[in-house]
Amino acid sequence: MPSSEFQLLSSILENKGKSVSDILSKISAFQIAVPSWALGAGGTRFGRFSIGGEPRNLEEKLEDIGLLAKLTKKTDAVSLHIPWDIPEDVEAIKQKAQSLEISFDAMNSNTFQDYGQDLTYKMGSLSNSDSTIRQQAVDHNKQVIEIGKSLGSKGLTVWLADGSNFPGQASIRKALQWTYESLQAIYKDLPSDWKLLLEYKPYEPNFYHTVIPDWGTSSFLCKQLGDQAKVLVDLGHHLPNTNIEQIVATLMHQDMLAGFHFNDSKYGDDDLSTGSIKPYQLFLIFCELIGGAEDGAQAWESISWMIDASHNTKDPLEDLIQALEAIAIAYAKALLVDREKLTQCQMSGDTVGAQEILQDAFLTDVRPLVKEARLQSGGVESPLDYYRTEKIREKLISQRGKNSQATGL
Ligand code: PSV
Ligand code: MN
Ligand code: MN
Repeated sequence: MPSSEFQLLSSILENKGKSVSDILSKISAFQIAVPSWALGAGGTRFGRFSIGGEPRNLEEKLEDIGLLAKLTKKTDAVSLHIPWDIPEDVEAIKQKAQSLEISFDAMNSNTFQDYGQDLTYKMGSLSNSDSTIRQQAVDHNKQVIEIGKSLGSKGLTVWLADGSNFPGQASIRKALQWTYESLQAIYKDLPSDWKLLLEYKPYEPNFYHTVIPDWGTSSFLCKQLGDQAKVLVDLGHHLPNTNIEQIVATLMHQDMLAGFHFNDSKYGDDDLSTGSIKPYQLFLIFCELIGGAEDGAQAWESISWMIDASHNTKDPLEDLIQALEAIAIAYAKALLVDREKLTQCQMSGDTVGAQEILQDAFLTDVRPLVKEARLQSGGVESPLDYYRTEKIREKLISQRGKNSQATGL
């Protein structure tokens, strides 16, 4: 029996001409991949405090995501990071994932750390002035594609830490050119049904210049590479007050949006829980996404949805439950926008009217819709309450130990 809150909201929305069943099926269909590195307590450069019961291997990471999937019905995929997640037995991992109804989203390469490879990435990877180091980084990405192929993934995400810390340290143009050539070599090995998702970030760990600092640089590299390369927007990878919804709209206008790394940000790449700082911005981003797809600029299905966050003080599974809920809420609110009336306001220069339409959708409490969609899909009423009353973390600690640590950032 649907809740009275849901029934009341349904009748309000139906009176406004909205199809509640259409909204529910859109919310249910929307699935967000979870990154393997978000399942342990996150590290900062000052320390890492294990939450206990963290997954000790890839199987256990999949089990955690399987649990999130079962409770929330908002995720059905994992995004792996190599070499942290190299499967020892590919068939066993595939079977495990299948039994949990989890698929493999985009694979992430790692050329921002040294982990026993021959040559150091201290001075960069795909952009390194030494061609043998560039080749090593290219080969690593090719290996990631091979692992991804064996698991059934369809994407490679490249995030580079490359750049320089001081003026004069690097040739900005040469670093860019070498990066392009390295990416070209990787792109040649990309299967025809794969996507290359190229992430940008303005600063950190390099503080003077980053080789791919913004969506413009990422997008012209992708254009040069070919149709399968598109721009990945990580919500934390912008300077303060950047208009991210405009970036999303612009990329969609060019069919250049690969997908998202959802998180939230107060200052920079804070990797805070999605929706915890700027929920209105997230709503506006979804408004652009829905608008871009409806106008035929870029197909909704061509966009990848992932979380990228990592925490020091929260139980990571509770955090992911909150993030998945916040994303669903922002999406549901954006689905309520009266797009026809909004267009009329835009055409007639009615600024006040346009704002009223957005606010009317944003200020609607859509939680009964999100809950009803989850229940209809077989999830639980309140994933967070369930997690706590069933004492899941305590159970994980008794199975995996108090000091287990997942690989991650
Ligand atoms: C580093 O900034 C980062 O947070 C990027 O956003 C990547 O997507 C992620 O790490 C995993 O490599
Ligand atoms: Mn990211
Ligand atoms: Mn980041």
